[in-house]
Amino acid sequence: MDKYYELDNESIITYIKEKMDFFEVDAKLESREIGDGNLNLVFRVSDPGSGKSIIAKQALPYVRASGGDWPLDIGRGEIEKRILDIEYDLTGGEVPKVYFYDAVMCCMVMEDLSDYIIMRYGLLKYEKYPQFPEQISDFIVKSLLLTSDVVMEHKQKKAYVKDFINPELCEITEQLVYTEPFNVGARNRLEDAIVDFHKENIVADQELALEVAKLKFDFMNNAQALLHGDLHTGSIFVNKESTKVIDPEFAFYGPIAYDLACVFANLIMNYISAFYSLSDEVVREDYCGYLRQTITDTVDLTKKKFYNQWDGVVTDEMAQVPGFKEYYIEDIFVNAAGIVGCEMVRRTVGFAHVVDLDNIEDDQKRYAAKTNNLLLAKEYIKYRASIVCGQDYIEQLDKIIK
Ligand code: SR1
Ligand code: MG
Repeated sequence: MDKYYELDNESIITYIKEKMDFFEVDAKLESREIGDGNLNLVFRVSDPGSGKSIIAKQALPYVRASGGDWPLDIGRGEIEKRILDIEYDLTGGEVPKVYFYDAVMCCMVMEDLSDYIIMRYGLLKYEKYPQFPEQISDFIVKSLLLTSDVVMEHKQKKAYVKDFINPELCEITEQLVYTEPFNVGARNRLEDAIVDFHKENIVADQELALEVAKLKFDFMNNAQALLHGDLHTGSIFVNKESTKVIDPEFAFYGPIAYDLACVFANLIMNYISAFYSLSDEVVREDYCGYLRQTITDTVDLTKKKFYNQWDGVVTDEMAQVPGFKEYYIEDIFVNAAGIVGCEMVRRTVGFAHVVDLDNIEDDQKRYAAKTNNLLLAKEYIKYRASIVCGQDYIEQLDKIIK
């Protein structure tokens, strides 16, 4: 078959048998479509006899979450395959191993991480992941610092910039993160109760709009490193021992701060979710305490590793001038706080929400969680120059979430 068609639970089995010899020829394969993201089909194909399984991910020519009327370039699968290979090598396997990519079917077949859980869902079950800050900071610093101009040979880096031009997916972020949530209408999705609050506190705030505009144009113009581009807790698989990053289809050369911010913001929104959802005070104290420590450690370990690894890997002569390291790294953290705020706003009023907030059952508590999430986000955006370590995030959090 040399023409693209949409796979389903039946055709994926024939497809996998044709394309790879991972399973025994007579294996009775089973498939389950497990994709819960906004864009793609994801199948888990398994052989109950041998216990072996793989994941197949097919890019759809439209945004799945839109029901089909929002067309999207299926070439993004190729970008995702390439960056997964690069990240696998740079991080020593902190992403799944890709077995093959089929450019006609835009289908990637990779290692099944069946003993892991999507972090967002693990956190919503109030699970704890003690290795996460150490491991995600490792992924962030290796995948970003090592693909930046301070380390890479500059012509090679520019070739990467060209290869990873990803205009349609970048446009989604430019619109859904940096534009629409700060305005009325477009593809925003707001529950009725917060429509006025959004208008009064977000849309009407022109100082806020100016800061978001600065961050937006930094996103579009600062080709600093090869980003994952969508590093929220739904793009991270975890268990108690290990962390694996998935889904880098939004990859492109952009500001390092963007990847950090997606991680930080989604941990913060999970904190807000736990704070308003857990009614038993002892349980709430315990779990929110764990999340506070996780947020602090993730921010601080990431910064520490940027500093610690810099001298050993930097190659550019001028990047070694005393003071440049501090200038470069501190700037990343200032911008990260601003983007944290943008991510928090867009996950509350934009097209793509997080279940962490949407699933708070009690109406009053959900309203408090969402409106306070918006107020906290504003602080992170406006006062980002002074939010540069873990404790700074927590201090802002404690002023509003109480
Ligand atoms: C139309 S895509 C909406 C969102 O889903 C992805 O996971 C990205 O976060 C994107 O912004
Ligand atoms: Mg995704």
